[in-house]
Amino acid sequence: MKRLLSGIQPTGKLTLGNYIGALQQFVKLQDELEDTELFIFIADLHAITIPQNRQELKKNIRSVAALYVACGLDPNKVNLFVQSEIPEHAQLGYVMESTAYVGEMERMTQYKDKKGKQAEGIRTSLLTYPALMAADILLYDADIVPIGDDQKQHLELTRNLAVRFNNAYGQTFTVPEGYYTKTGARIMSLTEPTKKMSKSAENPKSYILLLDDLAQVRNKIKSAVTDSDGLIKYDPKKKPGISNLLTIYSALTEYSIKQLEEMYEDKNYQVFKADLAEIVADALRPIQSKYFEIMNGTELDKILDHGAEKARVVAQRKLVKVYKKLGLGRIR
Ligand code: ATP
Ligand code: LTN
Repeated sequence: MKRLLSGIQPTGKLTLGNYIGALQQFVKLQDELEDTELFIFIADLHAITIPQNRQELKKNIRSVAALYVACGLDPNKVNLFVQSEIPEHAQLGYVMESTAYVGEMERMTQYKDKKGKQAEGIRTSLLTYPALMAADILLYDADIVPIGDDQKQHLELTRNLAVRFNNAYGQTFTVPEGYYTKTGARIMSLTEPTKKMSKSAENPKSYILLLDDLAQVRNKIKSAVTDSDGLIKYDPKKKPGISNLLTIYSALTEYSIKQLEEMYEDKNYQVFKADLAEIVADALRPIQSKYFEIMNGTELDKILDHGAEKARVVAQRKLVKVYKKLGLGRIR
């Protein structure tokens, strides 16, 4: 049986970009993949590489987990859990720090970017973050890791660390494969369509949050930036705005972009945007109602407890094996 694993940070709120680029893909995978055990976790330990407010973090952990379930992740098919509830992540993280070289960590572009944005008080864990991510993956012998391309370098490092450890101590870890969602699924900002839709952007009109009020959602779509030639054609270079809207439309329906171009050949942007506004609202409505139902119920704790139990068995067994190979403690 194969294993699929992925993590998401409980920072901020999830956008339509996160949904189309990640959550919707997970839901598809859970239904398509046969003979595969799925583990998805909320990466709360990763969140504290930068300062967090404790109340907000607590709220976000629950909220992100509830959104996952609301978006269709089936707790009977997927083990959903919170990273910090499985101490083996941090423990194997330390072993990975003792496998990786400082130079490797310093070369990570995400580290360089984030470090550049912060003037002072850069936490050590921001540098060692990829070692924890490697541990997250290797602890479960994950075969498939769905990630965005921003995480590609971290996955490559994970593969190198797995091979390095295996060569030094004998076969221990499965070397994981990345699973990259199609570049077509990269959703761009509604106000600056050459940039990706990001929840950390300053202008709230640039993104759609999964929990945005639906009237607001419709307005954001209707006021999305497009060009002035009025043609509904996919051309991300010359017409990034309308191309992005076509991508969203196609991702939320059964229509291909080509079909959409034909359907809207004689229509103007206004008509297209009005239709898309309804499609996005229709997609979000059931997610929102399920979300509030979950947040107000007791089901979520059961789901996370169950996920943690499943994860714990795998993680504990693996860590014992690793400690043994390293000669740590008194385990024989
Ligand atoms: P930020 O917006 O603050 O940069 P983020 O939304 O990229 O953060 P992550 O936790 O890095 O947050 O993303 C979670 C997942 O969602 C990743 O797999 C990422 O590739 C995907 N994702 C994020 N934004 C988009 C987007 N605009 N289009 C498609 N996928 C996205
Ligand atoms: N670094 C990832 C989140 C993440 C992850 C993982 C993804 C942490 N551990 C393990 C896949 C596998 C991010 O910031 N998107």
